Amino acid sequence: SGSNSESKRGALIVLEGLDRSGKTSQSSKLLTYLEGLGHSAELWRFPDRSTNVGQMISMYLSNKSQLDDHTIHLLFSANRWEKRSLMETKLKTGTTLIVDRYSYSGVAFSSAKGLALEWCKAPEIGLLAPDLVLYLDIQPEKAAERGGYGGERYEQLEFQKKVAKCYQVLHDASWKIIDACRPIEDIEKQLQEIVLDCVMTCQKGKPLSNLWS
Ligand code: T5A
Ligand code: NA
Repeated sequence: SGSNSESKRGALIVLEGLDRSGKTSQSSKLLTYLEGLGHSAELWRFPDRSTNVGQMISMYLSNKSQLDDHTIHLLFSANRWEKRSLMETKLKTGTTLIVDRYSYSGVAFSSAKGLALEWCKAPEIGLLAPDLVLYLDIQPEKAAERGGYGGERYEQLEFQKKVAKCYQVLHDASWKIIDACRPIEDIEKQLQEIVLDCVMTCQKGKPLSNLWS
């Protein structure tokens, strides 16, 4: 059945890491790579600022609005839920999704503020589980040196140190820890190998599953 093209599904590949770890740079390189090999692939990102919920998140991140910590947490989660069914359709019809941030960002950033870990995870339960999480690992001090923080709400060294600690308790078997301090091209090559392997495994019929199990 794995050779039947109708049964081939796309892979759900997530990039995670601190602000300035290189997620957006590497996501777009991966898309170019997969498309070059003839794979159907799309680049997604969370927050998706194009929706009504995403607009509220964007206002909050740029300090144009204030929200209770629980409220903004649930909005980030809602922003993923509003894309869940489209995500499933894309994957089941053979499109691989490269996703720039996902539920791990949601939990790491909110728990870094002091919200309970289990409370943060609860609204993410039932979203699609990634086939692969590429964690771009960088020391907060090094990330802060890159191009300077742009002034969004969470772009502060002391807070990023807390986020790094919160990410550490989230990793599971789907994670690959990538040394993100190396040259862009070296990281790019390493990610290509890992991603191609994942895409092949999903094409062979690896089932989709839900967070958090
Ligand atoms: N958030 C997000 C939550 O709190 N809850 C949630 O549920 C979600 C989804 C959104 C913010 O919201 C938080 C997390 C965030 O604080 P965003 O829109 O994803 O933020 O953030 P951006 O500002 O767009 O992106 P980041 O700051 O995270 O940066 P990236 O994408 O990790 O890094 P990138 O690729 O833009 O690179 C940054 C700079 O470093 C250079 C690049 O050229 C660029 O100048 N660079 C390198 N330099 C040297 N060596 C390398 N290997 C390099 N790779 C990149
Ligand atoms: Na980014």
